[in-house]
Amino acid sequence: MTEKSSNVPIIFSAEVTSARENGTPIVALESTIITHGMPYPENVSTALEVEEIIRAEGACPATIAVLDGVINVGLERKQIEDLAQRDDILKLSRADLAYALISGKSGSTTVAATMICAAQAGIATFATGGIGGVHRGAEVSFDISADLQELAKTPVMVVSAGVKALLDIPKTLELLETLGVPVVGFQTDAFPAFWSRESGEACPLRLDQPQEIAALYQMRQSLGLEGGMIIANPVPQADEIPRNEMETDILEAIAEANRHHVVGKEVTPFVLSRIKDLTNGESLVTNIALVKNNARLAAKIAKAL
Ligand code: PSU
Ligand code: MN
Repeated sequence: MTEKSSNVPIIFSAEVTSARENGTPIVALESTIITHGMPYPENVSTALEVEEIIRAEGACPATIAVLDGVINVGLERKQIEDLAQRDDILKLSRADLAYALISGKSGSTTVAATMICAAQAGIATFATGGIGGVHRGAEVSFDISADLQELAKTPVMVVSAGVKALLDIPKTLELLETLGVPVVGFQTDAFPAFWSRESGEACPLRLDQPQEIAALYQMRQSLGLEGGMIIANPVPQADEIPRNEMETDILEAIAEANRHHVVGKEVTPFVLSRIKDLTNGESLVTNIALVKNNARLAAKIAKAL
């Protein structure tokens, strides 16, 4: 993928700079999962362990965030620790990324904003936990994550454990189809539901090898098709929480969000945090396991590209 030249304030860590010079494959990582997705200190340990997994596969991790108005591609350990403990960090998506840059603010990047920054840096592979999607009740609330539109526009592959089961998964898949986003199950026919290996929905496409995923990405580029892809990678069996076990806690967490009139960007962090408490921390353990599993696959895809 070619890099965009522009007046964008963007800097690369020493590790990412040398990977770019040496042609080492790079995997982008988001930072909203650190600031808004997981509590301290698990957010720090997970972020650092995920980076180590990518290095062990022979690729270079690039955790992305906006620090004082500058896009940072690759963070130092101290920067991750600082982000993870501050409570004044904006959650940035397509709508407000540029705002943070012109006003010198700091923000973590969601899947959508991380894709934009990765494309700026010429990085085609990105690992996260789960992308945003169509929320349950979206027919009333209109709450649909900007991640979906971004996948239709920006040529970055996102490795995700399906979408979070707190969302409306059938509607999310319908919208992705409309937007022309390939949804590829990795070694599975079932579309995963984040904490669970199955959602009850089928995966529209299936590939079993990282090389095939790289080939699909390149064929879409050859066809001139804009946009990215979702690689749906189910959480390992040993770490999964079955769907029926999760559902009661999900319904309770969503009901609490509605009772407290939680709206907009706050919805996903609020519901994730309540689900963690309602499952006595079990959902967090699974969340950490699936992010690591996605990082491992993303590194393999980046190498195959
Ligand atoms: N995956 C996780 N935890 C998270 C997120 C993803 O395991 O916290 C974040 C991602 O940054 C994603 C965002 O882009 O949640 C979606 O937020 P929203 O629903 O507000 O678009
Ligand atoms: Mn939303």
